[in-house]
Amino acid sequence: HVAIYRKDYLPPDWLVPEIALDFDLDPDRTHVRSRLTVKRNGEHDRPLRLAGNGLTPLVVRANGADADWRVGGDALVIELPGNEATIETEVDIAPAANSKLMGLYASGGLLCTQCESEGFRRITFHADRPDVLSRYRVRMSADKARFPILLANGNLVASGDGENGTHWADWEDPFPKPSYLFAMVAGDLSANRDRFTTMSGREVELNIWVREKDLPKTGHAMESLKAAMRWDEEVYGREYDLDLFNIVAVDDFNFGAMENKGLNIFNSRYILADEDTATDIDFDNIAGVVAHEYFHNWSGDRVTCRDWFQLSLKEGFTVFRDQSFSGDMGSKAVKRIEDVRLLRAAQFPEDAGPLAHSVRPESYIEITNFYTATVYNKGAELIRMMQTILGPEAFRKGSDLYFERHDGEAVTCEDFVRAMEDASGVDLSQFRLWYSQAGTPRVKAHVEHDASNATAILHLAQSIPDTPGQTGKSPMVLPLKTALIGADSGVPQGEEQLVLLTEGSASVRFEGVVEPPLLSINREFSAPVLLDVERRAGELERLAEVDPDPFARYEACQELMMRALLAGARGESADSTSVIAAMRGTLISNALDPAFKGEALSLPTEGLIGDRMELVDPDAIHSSRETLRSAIGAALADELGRAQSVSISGADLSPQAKGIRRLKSVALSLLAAGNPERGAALAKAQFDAADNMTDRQGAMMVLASMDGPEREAAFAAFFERYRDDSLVLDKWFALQAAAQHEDTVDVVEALAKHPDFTVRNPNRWRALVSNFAANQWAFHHASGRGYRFVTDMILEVDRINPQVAARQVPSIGRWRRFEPTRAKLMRAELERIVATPGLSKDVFEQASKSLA
Ligand code: DPP
Ligand code: ZN
Repeated sequence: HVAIYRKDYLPPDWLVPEIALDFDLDPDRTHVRSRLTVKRNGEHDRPLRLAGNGLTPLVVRANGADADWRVGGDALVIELPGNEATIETEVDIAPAANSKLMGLYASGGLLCTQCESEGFRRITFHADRPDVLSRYRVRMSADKARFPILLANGNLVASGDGENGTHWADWEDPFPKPSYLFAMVAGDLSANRDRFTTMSGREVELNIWVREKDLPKTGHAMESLKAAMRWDEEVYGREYDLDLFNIVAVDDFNFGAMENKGLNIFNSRYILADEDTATDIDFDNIAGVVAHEYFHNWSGDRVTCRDWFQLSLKEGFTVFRDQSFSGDMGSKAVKRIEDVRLLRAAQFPEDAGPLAHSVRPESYIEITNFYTATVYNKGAELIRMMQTILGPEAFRKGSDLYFERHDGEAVTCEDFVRAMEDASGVDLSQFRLWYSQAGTPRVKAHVEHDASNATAILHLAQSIPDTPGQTGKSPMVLPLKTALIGADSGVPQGEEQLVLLTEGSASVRFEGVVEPPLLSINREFSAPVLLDVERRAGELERLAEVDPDPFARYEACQELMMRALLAGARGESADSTSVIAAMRGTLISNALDPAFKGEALSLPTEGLIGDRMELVDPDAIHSSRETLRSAIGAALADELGRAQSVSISGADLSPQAKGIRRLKSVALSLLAAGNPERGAALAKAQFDAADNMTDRQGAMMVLASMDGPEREAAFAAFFERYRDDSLVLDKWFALQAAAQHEDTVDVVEALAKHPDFTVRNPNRWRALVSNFAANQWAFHHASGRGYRFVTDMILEVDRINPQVAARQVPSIGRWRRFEPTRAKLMRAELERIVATPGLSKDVFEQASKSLA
C-alpha cells in the first residue's frame, strides 16, 4: 500500500473537456459506453492514463479505430500520437454485487451512484481526479416498469420509449464538473415537488424523490432546502444556477449525503422525518445536512478542489456555512454549544491521537480515511477564525472575491486564504500555520489586577503539542475574545476585546478595571484551543452565575462540573455543593431559555472526562460521574421534577418547544440518578404518554440504563411498533448499545445475532457498533470483550465495505491513552487486525498508523 504525497502534485497530462456516457442499466449487468474528448495538457509525450477499479475493458478505441492500449496496474494506458483524440471504451459492471457502495450500486429497488472520492473509476475508465473538469451528456436506458424514474446531473433534454419494455432519458449538465460529482439514479420513486424563485427571478423546480410511502416524511427537508436557498442568497450572495434541483433518499449510503451537481443523493436518515419517528435532533440534523449539501453547489461544485489534500477547502468552508445557517434559524448560542461539543468529542481526541493530521494533510494511503473531524470541523473553525479576525464585512468581500476569481476552477486552500487577504488587506501569513500544523494548541492564562490604578494584565502563553511526524512547531495566531467581569457587581469592566496571541507568550493590559476581575476568555470558543486558566477560589462559580455571554456561562458551568468529576475520578473527595448551586441557579433562572438550560445541565461525557486525565480509567470515571449525577438528582429533585413534568405537543417544532423537550429529558435522567425507583416510574410514564419520538427516546435512554420490568416493556413495545421502519429500528439498536448498564456487552453481542441486524447496511451497522464503541464505560470493559466484539465487527464488515470498517478503527487505536491493562488488550486487537489476510488498504492504514 503506497502513500501519496501532497508535494508530488502535478497538473493532469490530459484534459477531458467533453464526456458522453451511455448506460444500459440492469442490477446484474449494466453495460457502460463512454466517449471522452481528450486534449494533451502542455508539452509532453506521455500516454493517456485512465483509472479503473474492478473494470475489464471490452472495447477501447481512439478516433474510431482500435487503439494502442494496455492495462498497467489499476490504469488503462493508451498511446496517442496527436494532441487531441476521441476515446471510446465499453465495460460491464454489476451494481447488485457492489457491496462497497462506491460507484454504481443497488439499494432497495434502486440503482444509484456514489463517486466521491474515487468511485467514478468503478463505473468507467477515467482520470478520476478532481482537477479534470468535463461537460457531461448521459443517456440512461432501463426497464420501464422496474425503473420508471431516470435521473442524472443537470437538465433532462429528451426521453422516450425503447424496445422490450425499456425507456431512456438524456441528461445534460451545462456546468463542467469533476468526476466525483457525477450522479445517476434509476428506480420507482415519487417526488415531493415544489418551486423556488431565485433572487434574480428565475424559477427552479425542486424535487425530493423517495418511495411513495415515505412522501409524508419529506416536508421538513423541503422547507429546509428552501430556507437554505434563501439564506445563501442573503448571506453570501449565491444564487442557484440550474432550472432543476433533485434530491434522492437512499437507505444504503456510506456518507450522510452527497452534493452531486443538481442531483444530491442522501442517506435517508437525513431526509425522512415526522414527529412520531424522528427526534428534534434528527430534525435539526436534517436541516443542517440539506443546507450543507445545497451550499456545496457553490463551495464545492462551482469552485472545487484541485486535489484531495485540499478537501477542507470545500468541507471546512461548507461546514462553517451550514453551522452559521443553523445558528440563524434557531438559537446562535445553543448551536455554538452543540458545535463545540462535537469538536471536543470528535476532533480533539483525533488531534491528540495516533491519526492526528493537519487540516490540509501531507499524505494518505486511502483518501476516504481523511473525511475526518479535523478536515471538516476543525476546518470550519479555521474559516470562523478568519471571519473573526477580518470582521464580517471584509470576510464577505473575501468570499465574493473567492467565488468570482475561481468560478469553474479546481483550487487550493491557499487560494481561499489569498482571496481573504486580497479582499481585506490583512496579512494572513502566520495564520496559514493552522492549515499545516496538527495538534490542539494549549493556552495558559492568568490575570493580575492592580486596584490602585484600575488596570489588569492578562498573561498568556501558548504551546503546540507534537503529533506523529510533526515536532517543534511555531506559535500560531490565536484570536481570543476576552472580557473582564467585575467579581462584585457582575458587570463587564469595559468592552469585550479580541486579543490576538501571535507569540509564544504575551501580556495584555486592560484599563478601567476597578473591581477584582473574573476572566471570561475564548468567548464563543473564538479559537479551537485547550485552556488552562489559573483561577481564584469561587471565580468559576461567579462566572457561571453572571457572565452575560451565554456560551461563556455554559463553559463556566461545564468547567465547574469537570473539576468535580476529575477530582472524583482521581479518588479525591469531590465537593458537589458548588456544582449543585450553579445548576440550581441555572434551572430557576427566568433569563435563560430551556434549550440553554438543557445544555448547561448536561454533564460532560465520560469520554470528555477521560480526555482530561493523564491515563483514562473508565471505571473510576463512570463511578465519579454517577456519584455526581445522583447527588444532583437528589438535591434538585423539586426543580428537576418541575422541568420534567412540562409537556408540549410533539407537533410543535419551534426552537422553544424543542428546548422544553430537551430540558425535560435531561431532567428525567438526573432525577433517575437521584432516585432510581421514582425515575423508572417517571420514565415509563413519559414513554407511555409521549406523542413524539424525542420524549419517547429520552425515556428509553433512561430505562435502558436501569433494571426492571419497565425497561423490558418499553423496548418490546418499541420494537413491535417500529419493526418495519428501518430508521427507527436503528434507534432501537443504538439505544441498547449506548446503555450505561453492566450487561451492555452481553446485549450487543446478542444484538449482533438479531435477525434484523445486518453488516450490509451502514446505518444499522453503525447503530450497533459505533454507538457501543462510543459508550466508554461499556466498550472499555476490563475483560476486553468490548474490544474483541468491535474488532470482530470491523473485520467482518471490511470484507464487504472497507470504508465503514476503517472509520471504526480509531476507537481501538487510542490505546496509549488508557491504563496499562486496557492498553495492552486494545493493542492486541490492533495487532490482530493488521495480521488479517486480505485486509483493505482503508483498514490497514488506520490500524498500522495506530500501532506505530
Ligand atoms: N457528501 C459528503 C459531504 O457533503 C462528502 N462531500 O460532506
Ligand atoms: Zn460536505
